[in-house]
Amino acid sequence: MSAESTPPLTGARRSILRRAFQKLDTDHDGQLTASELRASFSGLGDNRVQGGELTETQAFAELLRELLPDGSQHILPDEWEQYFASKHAALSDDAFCTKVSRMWGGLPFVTQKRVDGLEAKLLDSLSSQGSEREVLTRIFRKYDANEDGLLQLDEFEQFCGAFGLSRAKCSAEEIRALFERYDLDDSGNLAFREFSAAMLKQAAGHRPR
Ligand SMILES: [Ca+2]
Ligand SMILES: [Ca+2]
Repeated sequence: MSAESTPPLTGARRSILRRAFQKLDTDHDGQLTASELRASFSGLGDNRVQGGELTETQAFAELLRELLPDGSQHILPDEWEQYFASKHAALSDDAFCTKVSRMWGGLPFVTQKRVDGLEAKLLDSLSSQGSEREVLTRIFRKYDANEDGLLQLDEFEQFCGAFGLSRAKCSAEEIRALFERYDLDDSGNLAFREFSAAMLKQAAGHRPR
């Protein structure tokens, strides 16, 4: 698995892989050992196990050979993300998250269909303001409460609340999933270019998938 052939991870993929890693890293030393992997591994994510072609033990042994090649004792977060990114690159985000979730004993995630729905609501509500660049600039400044030129998650939540996505209508996890979709550079906050690119989707006439 060379770095060049690894496609970039979407926010949804990154998010579930990080949560899986944290869950599995039971001694919190920032790396996963074979025994930590085995403790949460389930054959539910593998069609061959479900079809009776492989036992769960065989599927785990195969995975271990790929995750810990050449006798290495542990896997680091970057290697973990790269492995799954390239191994399951062909899957849709939802299929990818379903697989990772099942493989590691069940992890909740927000489906892209749900995020699409939230995004549509947000863009509809925003369009009542006109979605020209100047309007977006004004809105961005308004919700950038700490005036660092970026929207942090809590600021983004406030913004969403004002534009159709109040906490009565959606959960914190759902808002976070939307935020992760927009945080393209994985910086943990939204720069104006990320925010405006997302909010101008509707103006450009194309709806999200
Ligand atoms: Ca800010
Ligand atoms: Ca960002």
